[in-house]
Amino acid sequence: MSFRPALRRVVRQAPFLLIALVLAACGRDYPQSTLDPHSDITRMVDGVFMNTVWWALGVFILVEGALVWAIFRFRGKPDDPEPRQTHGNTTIEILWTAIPALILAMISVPTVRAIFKTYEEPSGAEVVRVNVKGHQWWWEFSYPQYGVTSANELHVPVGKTVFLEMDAFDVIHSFWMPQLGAKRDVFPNRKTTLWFRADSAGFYPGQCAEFCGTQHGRMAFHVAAETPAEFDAYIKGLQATGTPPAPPAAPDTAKRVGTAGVTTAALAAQTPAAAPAADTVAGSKLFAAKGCVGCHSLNAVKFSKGLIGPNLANVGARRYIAAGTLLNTDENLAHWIQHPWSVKHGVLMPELGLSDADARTLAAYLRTHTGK
Ligand code: HEC
Ligand SMILES: [Cu+2]
Repeated sequence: MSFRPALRRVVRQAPFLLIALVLAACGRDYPQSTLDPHSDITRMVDGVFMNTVWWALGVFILVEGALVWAIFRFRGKPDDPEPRQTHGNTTIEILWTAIPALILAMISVPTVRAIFKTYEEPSGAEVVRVNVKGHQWWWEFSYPQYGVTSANELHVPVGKTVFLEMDAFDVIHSFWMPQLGAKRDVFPNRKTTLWFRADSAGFYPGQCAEFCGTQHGRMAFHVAAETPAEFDAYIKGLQATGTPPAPPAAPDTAKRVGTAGVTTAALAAQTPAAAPAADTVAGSKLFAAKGCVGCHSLNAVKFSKGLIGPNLANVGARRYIAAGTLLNTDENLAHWIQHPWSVKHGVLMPELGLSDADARTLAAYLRTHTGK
């Protein structure tokens, strides 16, 4: 094939390629987009962005229009005489200084106002407070009002203002939820804040936006915005992980009590507690024996502040593990427990040399920890 027909073919197909490209931009599946706001704060930021876009569009049309007009209006021919020469024009110079200054004011005033608004501290009994802590390479979320903690999945009630007080455990990270909140750096030993009010339920992605080490790219999280009832149930479930399971109800002993002179208390003492399933016992033993317990807590209430790893009290119910890296399937959970470095090289969870069977037992054990 010679060059020319090939070129002609490309030129003929170009419009279709262009249309395909433009249509691809219309897809709705871009969850990390700031252009798809779902909270009051992101709508405000979106407003600032659109304000800038409209002013810029106006400038573009006027400037390019004047340019095109001038090109045609003052088009010259080779034998034209030299055009009239001018030097300076005070009116025009004042105009082209004043108009851009005015446009900049129209852009900067709303922008600065929005920036200050993101730093406000919301008040009121309705405000849900969350302490966010960035760790290499996962996120810790605790609720000081409810005394519970969790990791990598931030649950919030729709329609209520959430106030985040944030810092970092080790190095600088940046907390970014494109659809729900602005982006804010988090530092060790320094508090930064952010607030937002989700206006629609959903499961929104977020991620660390400040390079913080080799696995920075796998330091994601999700925000589950849910109804206030669902949120209450979530908190109650986490709180319940601090209470040991209730003993089984005592059988109806009324008939026997008295006739044989046996007290209710004595009978209750004889009633065997429901035996936990064998693999749960094996899982709990492994969790202690393999040292998991040194870095992870299974209790969302009495969590120790110094722990290295995420709280696992409701890990069985999380949609993702390893900070948004793996879908929380049984297979992935067992794989992570056995070979965390094959998923996130250099991760601060050690390869403990577990057998396949031990990894599966531990995964099954953790699956029962749902915080429900
Ligand atoms: C030296 C501390 C340490 C030990 C020991 C440890 N882990 Fe971890 N674990 C971590 C860290 C740190 C993370 C977070 C890794 C990341 O996502 O970057 C983690 C993450 C996890 C996660 C994912 C949690 C989530 O929601 O993302 C699970 C599950 C887990 N560990 C289970 C275990 C089990 C089971 C054991 C014992 C066999 C164990 N870990 C031993 C430190 C440890
Ligand atoms: Cu980070």
